[in-house]
Amino acid sequence: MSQPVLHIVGAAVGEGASDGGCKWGSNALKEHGLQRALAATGRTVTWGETVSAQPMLASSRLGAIEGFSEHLAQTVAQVLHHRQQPLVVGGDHSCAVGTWSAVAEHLRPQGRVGLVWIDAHLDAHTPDTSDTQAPHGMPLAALLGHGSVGMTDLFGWRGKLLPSQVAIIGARSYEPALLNQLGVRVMYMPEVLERGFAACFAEARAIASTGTAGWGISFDLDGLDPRDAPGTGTPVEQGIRLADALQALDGCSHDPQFVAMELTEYNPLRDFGGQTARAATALLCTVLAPSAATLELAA
Ligand SMILES: [Mn+2]
Repeated sequence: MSQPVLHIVGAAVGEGASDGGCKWGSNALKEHGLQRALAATGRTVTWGETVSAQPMLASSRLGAIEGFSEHLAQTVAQVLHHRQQPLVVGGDHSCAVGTWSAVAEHLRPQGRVGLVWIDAHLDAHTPDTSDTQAPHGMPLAALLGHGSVGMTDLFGWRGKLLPSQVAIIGARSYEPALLNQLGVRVMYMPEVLERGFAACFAEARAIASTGTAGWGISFDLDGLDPRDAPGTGTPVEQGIRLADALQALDGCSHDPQFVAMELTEYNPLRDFGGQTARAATALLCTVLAPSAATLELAA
């Protein structure tokens, strides 16, 4: 079976973060040649519209992210409607609300979407618990049904993700109690170092793909070690090494249950020399490259 067309949606949002540099991330990766690199793997790739947050049209930062989430969700829903595979390129991580709400809505007649969330942070704050009030710290809580209605209730329902079908890898911040209460599996960095990223990812993939109608990956580049990816919104020392990630993520999209991919928090303003752009491009090519079997069929 051949893979669907890969359709890239740029998420030009930095308003969700304290440092807004990620707003320029998707355009910078476009200029870096992301589409060309993905096409060179043998996938058919199109780059659609870029959805931009419009802070001037909103009365608050949260309001801007809510409006942006709605617009991004409608855009991703269209991609799925056309039976293409969405790749959302951020942008700060608040874009996850739009991306995965659309995937959840699309799969709803068949079941749930499961998610592997790779990140230095838990992104599970709500407006009630966040000191910074930065919406990019809230998307996972919103997808689990907690937070502002404009982020939780897209498409008129909440609880886009079930706690038992989400796993986080690479966390090294310990803020919110919400994920503990909900029983979400969190693999903190000490566990990743002890067991190895490959074993952790295999477990996370099983959590996201068992009993669900499909699964995907939301990859926050700050999950990587800053030695490999310095150009992120919020770098944190001692993360996942790029080589380990490349090895473990290889060929994920060959799974027919793999529905969508998201890459977030690329900050070109901190990416001197383009090291992080190269890391992001390599990661996406590794996940999304077609299988050898598909290439043979196409030949
Ligand atoms: Mn994040």
